[in-house]
Amino acid sequence: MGRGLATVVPLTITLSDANDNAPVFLHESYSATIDEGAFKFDTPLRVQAVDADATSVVQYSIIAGNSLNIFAIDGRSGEISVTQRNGLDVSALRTDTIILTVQANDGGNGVVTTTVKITVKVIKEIFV
Ligand SMILES: [Ca+2]
Repeated sequence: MGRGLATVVPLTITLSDANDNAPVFLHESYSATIDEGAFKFDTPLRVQAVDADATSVVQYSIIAGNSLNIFAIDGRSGEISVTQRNGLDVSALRTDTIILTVQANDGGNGVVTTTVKITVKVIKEIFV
């Protein structure tokens, strides 16, 4: 007796599509050296960010510092490559140190992005 009324409260828990974590790069910054004229980095230069959300798929892009589009990044792997078909030529730049800003984009609802800087020092050929 006495328990004639009950209240049912609908409870909805959504786990699958929450996007509440930004991608986090494994390193605070990256640096590499490359010889002028090289076609690629001797040690592959690859940035990587992890995202705690199951639904997030991280995509990489270079968003700053890529004067003359000398470098490219693989959107999925984060590997940086040289785009110049005749080898790296920075003679048109006023510097031998190139600082790229790479963005990781998690592609989720309310897309969350993180950026990291990559410092590339170009070792100039020495003519003797
Ligand atoms: Ca995320």
